[in-house]
Amino acid sequence: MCPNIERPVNVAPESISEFISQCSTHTVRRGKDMAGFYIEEPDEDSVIYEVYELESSGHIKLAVTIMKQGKAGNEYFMTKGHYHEDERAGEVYFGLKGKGLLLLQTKEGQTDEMELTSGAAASIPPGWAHRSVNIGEEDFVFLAVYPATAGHDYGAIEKHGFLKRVVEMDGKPRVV
Ligand code: S6P
Ligand code: ZN
Repeated sequence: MCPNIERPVNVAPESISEFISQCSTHTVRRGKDMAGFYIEEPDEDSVIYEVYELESSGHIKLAVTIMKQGKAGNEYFMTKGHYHEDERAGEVYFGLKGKGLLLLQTKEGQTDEMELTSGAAASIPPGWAHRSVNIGEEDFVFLAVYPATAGHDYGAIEKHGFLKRVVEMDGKPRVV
């Protein structure tokens, strides 16, 4: 449980371990937790990504995601991806380490993608599903800031997947 009085927290590339050592929810996604997400299933026990969420009684939540570098077949390691349950909830990602690609799509079939590297931010408007992909040579780490009421809706993605995938072709990431 969190203490009653929350403390301010600094999140920087060099202080990630400090952030994750604070009052947090810790989720580990391994290959076996991602059945059906990749065309070729990843190794069951391999850690794909970890999420550390800072509990808060306020309106804003913070979470750090640490994505491992690796591939399942020719697909780069990625998160499950989700819509927010609250359709009015947007989100901002801040790149802390490594290099990622953010895949975005709406229920109407619009798609977008953007790179996220250390020191950059990306805005996810309300109504856009979002999935992160590690396309770099090391861990990809980012901070997510979102309304505490956002919630995760994984159902549509679990059923239909994302319209685009990120695969390695000729040694480089390609969105297909
Ligand atoms: C929460 C935010 C992130 C993700 C995390 C894991 O709104 O977008 O903290 O939860 O990157 O992704 P996913 O799709 O497995 O929740
Ligand atoms: Zn989100």
